[in-house]
Amino acid sequence: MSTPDVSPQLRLAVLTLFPEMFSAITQWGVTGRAFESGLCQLHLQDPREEAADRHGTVDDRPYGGGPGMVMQAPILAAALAKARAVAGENAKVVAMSPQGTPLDAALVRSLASEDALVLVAGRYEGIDERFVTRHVDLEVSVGDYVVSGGELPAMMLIDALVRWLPGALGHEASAAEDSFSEGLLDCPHYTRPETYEGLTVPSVLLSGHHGEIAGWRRAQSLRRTLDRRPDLITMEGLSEADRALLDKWDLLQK
Ligand code: 9D3
Repeated sequence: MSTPDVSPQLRLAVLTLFPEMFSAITQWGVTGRAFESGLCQLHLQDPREEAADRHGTVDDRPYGGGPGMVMQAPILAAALAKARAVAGENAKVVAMSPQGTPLDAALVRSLASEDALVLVAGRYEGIDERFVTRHVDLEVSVGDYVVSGGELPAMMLIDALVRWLPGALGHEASAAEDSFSEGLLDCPHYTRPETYEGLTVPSVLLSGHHGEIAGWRRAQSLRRTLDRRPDLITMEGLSEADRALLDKWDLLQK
C-alpha cells in the first residue's frame, strides 16, 4: 500500500522453500501493519534459486541411509549469502529446529533487541549439520511436538518479535504488560451481556473501583498460574502482598 516512513528497527530474512506462506504474517493484523509501515523489514530467500540443476534440487539422500531427504549445505550457504546482503552482513542466524532451545519470552526479548536476523526454515528430515556448524548461531524450537517444517515456527517467532518493536502495538497496549512478560497467566475477561447462560460478571468488575479491580485481576492471574502452570510460580515464591491479595479474594486455599 504505502512506502516505509521510518528506517526499520529490525531487518529479518527467512530462508524458505515456501515464501508464499509468509503472507500469513505480512498481510494481516499487528504484524501486517509493522511490515507495511516499515517498522520491520522482511526478505524472503528461496534456496531453490541456488539449485544447480534444472529440476531445482536442494536436497539429497542422507549419508548412512534412513528415511527422508536432507537439505544440502552449499545450497543453504548460497541462499544465506544473498539473505545477508539484504538483512545485513552481521545478522544473527537462527535455525528453526525441533532440536533447538525452546522459545520463551526471555529469548523473544533478547532476539527482538538485534538489528538483523536471518531465520532458516527447514523442510524434509532436516538440514546438513555442517551448515549448522559453520553458519548457524542459535537453534530454536517452538515446543516438544512435530510440525511439518520450519515455516510456521519461524512465523510464530517473527510475530512474537514484532510485538516488542516500539510502535508495533499502538499506544493502547505494550508488550511488557502482556501475559508471560510478567511471568503470569492472564486474568479472565468479560464483556456484554451481563448475564450469559445464567453466568454473571464478577461484581467487582461492575463496581468502578479501579484499585479493587486491579487487585482482583492480579489475584485471578496468580490463582490461575498456581493451578495451571506450577512450573512458573509457587506459593512459597510469592510476596506477602500477593498472598494477601489471594486471601482477600478468597483464593488462598484451593
Ligand atoms: C524423525 C525425527 N524428526 C525430528 C523430531 C524429524 C523431523 C520432524 C519435523 C524433522 C523436521 C521436522 C520439521 N520441524 C521443524 O522444522 C521445526 C519444529 C518442530 O517440528 N517442532 C517444534 N519446533 C520446530 S522449529 C522447526
